[in-house]
Amino acid sequence: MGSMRTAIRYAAILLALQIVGARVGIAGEVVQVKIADLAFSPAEITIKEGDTIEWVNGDFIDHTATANNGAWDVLIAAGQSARQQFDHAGTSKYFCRVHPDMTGTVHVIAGK
Ligand SMILES: [Cu+2]
Repeated sequence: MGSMRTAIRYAAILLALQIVGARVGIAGEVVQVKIADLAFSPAEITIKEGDTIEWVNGDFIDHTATANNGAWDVLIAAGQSARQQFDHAGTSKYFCRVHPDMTGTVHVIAGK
């Protein structure tokens, strides 16, 4: 008898979580960019608002992903991975502070 009510309650909670999630931007996907031989791959990537990029450093040296405009700066230690979330549409060019020839571009397109 209470199962319908329970189902409705769960649906309401789920909906509330989705609304909150969308608002704080936790609902996005994680998209990987690999680092190998001093290069980002893919060097240019398109994601949606709220998505997160996870750089996976396969090199034996530390790298950074640093926005040209200084808006974000991620250290990706040797053999490790690190993440940056993108909440606003736009294009960010970035580079590695250790190896300025390493460059990449993130295009963030408006979500839903
Ligand atoms: Cu580097």
